[in-house]
Amino acid sequence: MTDPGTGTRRHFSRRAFATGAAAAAIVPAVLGTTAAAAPKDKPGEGNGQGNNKGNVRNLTVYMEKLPNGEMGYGLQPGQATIPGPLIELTEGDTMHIEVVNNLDVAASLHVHGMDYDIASDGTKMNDSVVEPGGRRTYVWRTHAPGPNHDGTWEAGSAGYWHYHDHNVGTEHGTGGIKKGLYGPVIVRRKGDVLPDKQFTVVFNDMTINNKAAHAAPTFKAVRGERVEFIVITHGDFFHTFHVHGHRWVDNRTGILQGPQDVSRVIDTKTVGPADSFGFQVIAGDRVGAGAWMYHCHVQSHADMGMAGIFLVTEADGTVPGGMPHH
Ligand SMILES: [Cu+2]
Repeated sequence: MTDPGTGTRRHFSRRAFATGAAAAAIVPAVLGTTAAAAPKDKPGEGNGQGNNKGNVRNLTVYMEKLPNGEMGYGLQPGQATIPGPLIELTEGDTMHIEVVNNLDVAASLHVHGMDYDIASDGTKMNDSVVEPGGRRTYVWRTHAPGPNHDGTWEAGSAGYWHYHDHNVGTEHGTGGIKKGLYGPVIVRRKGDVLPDKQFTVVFNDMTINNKAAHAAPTFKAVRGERVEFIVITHGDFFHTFHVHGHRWVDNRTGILQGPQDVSRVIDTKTVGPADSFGFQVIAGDRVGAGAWMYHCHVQSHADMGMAGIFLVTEADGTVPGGMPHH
């Protein structure tokens, strides 16, 4: 789970590669803050193609009201956060998610990018929401890329995705999303580079992670760490994500696949409701430590407070020019 304040979710380096069984050990499906959050893996039933059978994982997620009246998903009762916990899978994995509704309204878990049966749609229309006090298991499946029977190539599930409520307020979950019922999902491909730290940025209407204007989270990293940003948009507006001093590649991972990869290098990306993307950068690479701003680059949105700081420190914790003031 990402601590919205620090983004730090682990105390060991994940600079490694996702390689099948090894990845399952290195990268828990959900990187929780407690051991109890780590789901039990068992091999087998995944629908991965070729030799990628994946793992079947079980997870329990709680939907709860926060002290300030907002709503969130959490891995333990009383632990709901906005955004909700980061859920990670590797192509071929299947995730059984039992959702416990501790809210006083019916709510659901609807996901983007996964393979799921209509019973896991998480909509009122398909009778797949969870009543107050109830629980329901949603099943997400993923697959590796491979040939279709007609000779075309089928894309794999790998990507930066997200989940959200689809029932509170309206049958589209407009009220639930507004109050914070959303979170990130990453599906890795075997061999993907893994980051040291992960930060989730959700443009939700005019907030970042539902934080009030000028109260966006500060994300901290040490120069040289491999940092992964997951960017999601919700609400009624289009935004342009920008981070100072860093750039990435506009492909699935944000990393060039090799000298032949002609993907465009960018440092802004315009996004609309329910868009999601992600990328990795080396913190401070070629630019050094510093209080690097990240913000929506729609000028009026930035001026209204859609801006935060990517704080890259030296190994000793210092920042050139001192700590930021804003
Ligand atoms: Cu904006």
